[in-house]
Amino acid sequence: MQNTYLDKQYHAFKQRYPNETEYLQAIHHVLTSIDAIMDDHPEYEAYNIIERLLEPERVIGFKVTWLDDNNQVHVNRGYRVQHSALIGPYKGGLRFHPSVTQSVLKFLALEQTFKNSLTTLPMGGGKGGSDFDPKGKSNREIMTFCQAFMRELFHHLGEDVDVPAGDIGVGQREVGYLYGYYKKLTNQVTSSMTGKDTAIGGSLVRQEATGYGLAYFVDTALRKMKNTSLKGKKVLISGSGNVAIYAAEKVIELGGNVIAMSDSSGYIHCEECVDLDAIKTIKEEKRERIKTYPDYDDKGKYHDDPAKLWEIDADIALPCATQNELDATAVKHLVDNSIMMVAEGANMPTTEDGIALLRQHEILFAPGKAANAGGVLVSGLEIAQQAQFSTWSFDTINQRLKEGMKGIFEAIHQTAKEFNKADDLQFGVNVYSFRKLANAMLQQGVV
Ligand code: NDP
Ligand code: 2IT
Repeated sequence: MQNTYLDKQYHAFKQRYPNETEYLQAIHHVLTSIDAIMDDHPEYEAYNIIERLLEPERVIGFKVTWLDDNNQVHVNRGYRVQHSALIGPYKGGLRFHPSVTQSVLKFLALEQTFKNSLTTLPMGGGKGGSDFDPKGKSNREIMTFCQAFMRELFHHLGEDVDVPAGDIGVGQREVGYLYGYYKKLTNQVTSSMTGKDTAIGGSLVRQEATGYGLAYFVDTALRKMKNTSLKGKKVLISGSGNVAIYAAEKVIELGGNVIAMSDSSGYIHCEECVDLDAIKTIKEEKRERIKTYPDYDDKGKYHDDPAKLWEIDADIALPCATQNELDATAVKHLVDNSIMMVAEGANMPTTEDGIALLRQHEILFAPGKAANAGGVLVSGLEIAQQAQFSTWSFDTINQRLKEGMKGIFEAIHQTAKEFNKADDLQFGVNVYSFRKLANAMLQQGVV
């Protein structure tokens, strides 16, 4: 970083949180991009915008005690990071995964704040979750845990305060249990959670929204920047959860061929295109491992080691599993296979040296903050419908999602162009969001 104020701030964050590597990584992304605009904005330093914007407003931590089916007592850690309410109530998902730490949630909450500012909807940013491992738990244990988690979290939620949704390990089933218990505790029916099934006040298209939005973003970027489209492209998708499945569905609808998908144990490779109905049956209905795929489609081959998915020759790579899954070694394989584009369905799935390598080889890179914003965008529409006491049609919402993703692409591409960095969407997204949030902060005084 050239700017001394930024440099000083980065080192102060590093000293304050030496072990929070994911959080520091997310901070570093922002600071390296906005370095280019600091000299034109002395007010950012004068009002100490960096420290105020990157530090979360509130970090809530609590103990979650619950009983398993054998009456064994377990304790997990629960958190909610309320990063910023500058432009609306805190908004962002809940993650249940053993790898959850305060650092992971602080990075996710920071990125959520930047992402939400792109949607044009009045939403701040937050993220929460627990180091609870849902794998191998019975339905009843999942419900028991969700209720124990909400028993603490409900104090901090509300449609005008903080509105969680799903993320890794938290899908419609978990949102249902969390929301049901929230209502029981508060005796209020409000849009205090999104990602609900339509049967209990959720929105059509929310389940599909992140994946569909990612495919819309990719198709738009290919058209505007590469004079091509998803049609006929070979696509690699990591993960086989909510984001991955609906990204695959829309990629296929738009004429692409999804040739590989994975979970944390391994991946499947199909020469032509995966059978998405089989993936849905395995993952959504049966909650099984992707290893069982060949039982449904003998054209698909299963291999251990999910990281090897990136060695397959393809045109487009969509990391849709988790943070830092796409490292420099994986990117090297993509580069060797002349990949055309990498777009992040997951949050921060590409490591910093992975991104550097992509840039070095001039490969189009779409950062998650923009490319996966479709989920939270439709969460915003879920809040709007519930507040309006009405429901909108699938087509209406899908159209708004499509237009929203195009709008996000235009906004960040335009910002990148403004600085003669037209091909750098990472720069575009960070500068666009930062300017919007800094402006919101300046207007609201020192609070
Ligand atoms: P799911 O829980 O539905 O699916 C997660 C998928 O990623 C599974 O296939 C899982 O495999 C794999 N995975 C998770 N953790 C790891 C890991 N440590 N190593 C390897 N594979 C892993 O989550 P989502 O699809 O909702 O979320 C995926 C990503 O997208 C996350 O980064 C999330 O933050 C991001 N995202 C989600 C949004 C949403 O609306 N849900 C919106 C925007 C971004 P396994 O089953 O073996 O664990
Ligand atoms: O990372 C994300 O954007 C999400 N997990 C969805 C957040 C939301 O509030 O819908």
